[in-house]
Amino acid sequence: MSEYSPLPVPPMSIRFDPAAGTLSPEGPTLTRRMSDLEGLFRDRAAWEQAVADGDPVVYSVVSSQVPEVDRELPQSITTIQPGATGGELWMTKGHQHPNHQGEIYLGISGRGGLLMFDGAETRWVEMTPGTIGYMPPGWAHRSINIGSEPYSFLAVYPGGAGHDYGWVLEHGMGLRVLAATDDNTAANGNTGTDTGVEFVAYSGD
Ligand code: S6P
Ligand code: ZN
Repeated sequence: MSEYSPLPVPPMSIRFDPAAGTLSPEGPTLTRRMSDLEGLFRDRAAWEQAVADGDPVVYSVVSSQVPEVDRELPQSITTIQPGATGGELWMTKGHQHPNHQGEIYLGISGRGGLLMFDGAETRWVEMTPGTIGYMPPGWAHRSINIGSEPYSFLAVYPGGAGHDYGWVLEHGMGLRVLAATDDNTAANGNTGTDTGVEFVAYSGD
């Protein structure tokens, strides 16, 4: 577009390797350890214990070199390790885009879930390799690893959308995602492949 000049980055080719979960050339990488997730798990004592027990890496985010600048279209690959703390499956912090704009995720490997919350309603999209999860403008989003292997997905989002993490701390995500216990699995009548999770309301925390 002629009105958009000069371009912050030139037209480029970005190599996406789904097996390795990499983007090349690579931009910044963000690593989130358990200690970075304060205030997010329902069971604070279990969170503190996990921090004390080695403060494991919960997820990492590898970005391309396209910057988070208005009208650009950055991409990143998030990989969430498998695990649960206080029964709550490992997850991203979750955020709202303050400048409401849509976003897509493409499942690459492992099994995950995309939890969306608009402040009133919650939606859940199960993510497997090849699934595109669409987040409309105004829906906060969090990703959860619901499998036993690392869960990776590609995100493509508007560079000017911004990231508001305080929104999730204030409003929650509507639901929490726990590893299903045998009892709960039986009670829910779940016997298939999507039986690994149990949802509980944020209210009552
Ligand atoms: C960015 C996009 C993802 C997340 C990433 C980590 O808009 O939604 O790249 O940033 O999955 O999640 P979070 O909630 O820690 O930013
Ligand atoms: Zn986002």
